[in-house]
Amino acid sequence: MKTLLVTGGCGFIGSNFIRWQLENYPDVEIINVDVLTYAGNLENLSSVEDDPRCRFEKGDICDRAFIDGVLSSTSVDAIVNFAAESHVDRSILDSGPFVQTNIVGTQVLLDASRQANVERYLQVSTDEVYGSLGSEGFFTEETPLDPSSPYSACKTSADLLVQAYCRTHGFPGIITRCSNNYGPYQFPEKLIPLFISNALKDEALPVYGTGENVRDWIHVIDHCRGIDAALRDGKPGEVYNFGGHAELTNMDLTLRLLRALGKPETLIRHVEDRAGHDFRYAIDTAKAERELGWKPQVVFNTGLKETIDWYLSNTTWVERVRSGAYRDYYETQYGHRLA
Ligand code: NAD
Ligand code: TDX
Repeated sequence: MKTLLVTGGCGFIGSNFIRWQLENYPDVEIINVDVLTYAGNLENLSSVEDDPRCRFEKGDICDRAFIDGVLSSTSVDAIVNFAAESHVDRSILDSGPFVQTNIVGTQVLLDASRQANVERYLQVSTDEVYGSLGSEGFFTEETPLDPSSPYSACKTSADLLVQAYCRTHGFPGIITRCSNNYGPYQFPEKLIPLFISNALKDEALPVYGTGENVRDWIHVIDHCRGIDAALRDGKPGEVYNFGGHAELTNMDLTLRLLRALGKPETLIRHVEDRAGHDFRYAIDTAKAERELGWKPQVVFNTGLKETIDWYLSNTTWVERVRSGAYRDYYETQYGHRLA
């Protein structure tokens, strides 16, 4: 598994994955394909920009001629597809780009991979395809697919395409489904970096509804390790779930963030709930532990502290990302402009 085509490598998880690969595999070669949407940022890879093992190709995964061109220029051992529209709230405002990138883009990659005889294809998916849990139980790989948001419906559709290609064409596809990631370089539309960056500016923290919704938080590097394990040791046609065993209500998490930053609870604003808001996600990771020898290693309190420290030390990155079109999105989503 020497040459990897990574899509969406300028986003949050993709950039962490590329750095981790370069740190852990001296012989790896990576082609990073990214169209640089609002969420894609070359700065996320500035620490490895001079590394000759990694090459960037700007382009769209929906563009078959472009993907064919990349695959014919280099012999690729595996494709890891991170590229996606990834934010639930944006999918509620406009599902068009989600259908395009998350579904059509996946179909293009599958067809191009078949034509180029790529030996492994890994689809980076999400626990949101399983819908919502009540206060008990866990998602396993056998849990029926039951997506709630346009984002998760599109991710589910992509998973079903991968599954269909495996069954119909004997395609060497593997699907991984992970819970909520946190860590450095996450775009500040997602809960943790949004609340850290708002709190640092004494801006309100908009908690949807009561804040009793539960998420299972996993450090992005644990997710990257899981993807790597599935890529190397997973079985084609199989699904592997990853989670962090760190379930928290949104209110609990918000209070921890405020305490860690030394900011007052008066910054919390309960705002209108997200439409179709899944109540709880929690993952049974037994299959990945048993078959891949993987388990999450980062202790949540340690990972959260390191993440907060990263945002405190990278205020220029945050400021740049929170400028321009981000401010328009913020106003549409939250009903007021950032100060
Ligand atoms: P992100 O939004 O930070 O990054 C997405 C990247 O994909 C960006 O660099 C963007 O420019 C690129 N991209 C978007 N459309 C593209 C296109 N048409 N062609 C080429 N590149 C395109 O997302 P993320 O949080 O890093 O998530 C990465 C993947 O992991 C997604 O598939 C997401 O569904 C999945 N996932 C995310 C989480 C999470 O907690 N963030 C959890 C489970 C699974
Ligand atoms: O302003 C907010 N207020 C709030 O209360 C935002 C942005 C979120 N929330 C809540 C909604 C969720 O219950 O916080 C929780 C986490 O929200 P997000 O960070 O938007 O993540 P989520 O919707 O759970 O989805 C994430 O995990 C699964 C990623 O964005 C997906 O890409 C991934 O598939």
